[in-house]
Amino acid sequence: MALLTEEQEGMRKLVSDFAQKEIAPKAASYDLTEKFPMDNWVKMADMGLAGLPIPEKYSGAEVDTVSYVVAIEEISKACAATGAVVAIHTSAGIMPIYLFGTEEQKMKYIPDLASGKKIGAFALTEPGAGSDASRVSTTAKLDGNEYVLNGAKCFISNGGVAETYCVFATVDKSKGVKGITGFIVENGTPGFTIGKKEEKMGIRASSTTELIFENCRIPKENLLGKEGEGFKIAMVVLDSARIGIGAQAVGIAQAAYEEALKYSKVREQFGKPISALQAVSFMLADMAIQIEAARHLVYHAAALKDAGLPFGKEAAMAKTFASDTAVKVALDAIQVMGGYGYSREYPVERLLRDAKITQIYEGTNQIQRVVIAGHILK
Ligand code: COS
Repeated sequence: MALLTEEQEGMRKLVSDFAQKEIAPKAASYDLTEKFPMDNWVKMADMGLAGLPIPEKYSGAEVDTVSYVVAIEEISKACAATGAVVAIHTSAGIMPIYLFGTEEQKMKYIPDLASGKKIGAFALTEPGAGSDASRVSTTAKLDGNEYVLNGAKCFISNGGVAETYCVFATVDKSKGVKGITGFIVENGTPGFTIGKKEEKMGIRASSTTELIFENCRIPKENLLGKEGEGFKIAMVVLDSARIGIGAQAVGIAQAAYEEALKYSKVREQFGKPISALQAVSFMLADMAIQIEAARHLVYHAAALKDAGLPFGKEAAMAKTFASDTAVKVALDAIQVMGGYGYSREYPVERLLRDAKITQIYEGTNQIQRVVIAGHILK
């Protein structure tokens, strides 16, 4: 366990007690039904967990990044889908507005988001622009006092349930990345519809949808930053959002490890608990090593951010290592538990399915290596 301040440990205890009591018991049924965990959301909002790192001025809890990632870890340990909802809402839904919005935009949008009255989303990915985010082809044309958006986004987390979307579109395709521009789009704006909802392998209760823009007119005041700044906004936001995904992965890994540990102490074979067999105890030891290392990388990236130091490289490292750890630990937990681990009766098969997305979203682990190499070689 990492050395945390009293305040950060307090956050862990508060969120862990709440998440184990209120969220964990429903995780299996949410996975099965794929129903959005709105009751979890409402309870988290009541507890002030919807805007943890956001200043109190905008109805947030104004805690440091380390406390925020500890909370994401604990929520994800109880239910990874719920962890995804809150991490993406906070790090990618609110942050673009908080970091790059005007004071008017912040006062208009953030209090409802940070208090959890509304959910936020981040819409960058398109069918033809995934890892190569610079290929955004949704267009935004200024017409009088409005921008007119046309195009489609895909794999948008919180799609359909979010009311406020940070959308990236190009104002001039010939300018490449320098044409990409950020906008705030409210759900219900004419010309903006929610498309297909994805049926997913894991984090099934979270909502992942297409977004469709057909002559969607939004007021000029909803421009985020300046025209052409959108790619940089998206990259800056993703740099820190990746710490949250690392925390989600640590939470999933910890949950899988604890299940395997518990099982190994009660399951008897060859006349003793399987934890007494070196083949099993060494697997448990390896899980513990990897989780501890992943947690330290995640907290370190968060601490760098809190200290106002560069953290992009460390965030990419943390996300990569923690997500690989989550997949490995969940797989090994299944192995320790044998047929029971493979069965839906125990949560570890779900944890493996939930873990997989952490190697993919907010930048695949291959893209994280591009980012890390860029830092190392610059
Ligand atoms: N912070 C600030 N600016 C950044 C930045 C960062 N982290 N990363 C890139 N930029 C800037 C660059 O400085 C450059 O600006 P200048 O030309 O003014 O110097 C501009 O953005 C373009 O950068 P670059 O040439 O590196 O962009 P690429 O098209 O090569 O893309 C990667 C870089 C691959 C890293 C980017 O496309 C990426 O992160 N892709 C993954 C997208 C992703 O995570 N999607 C998930 C969506 S949310 S589920």
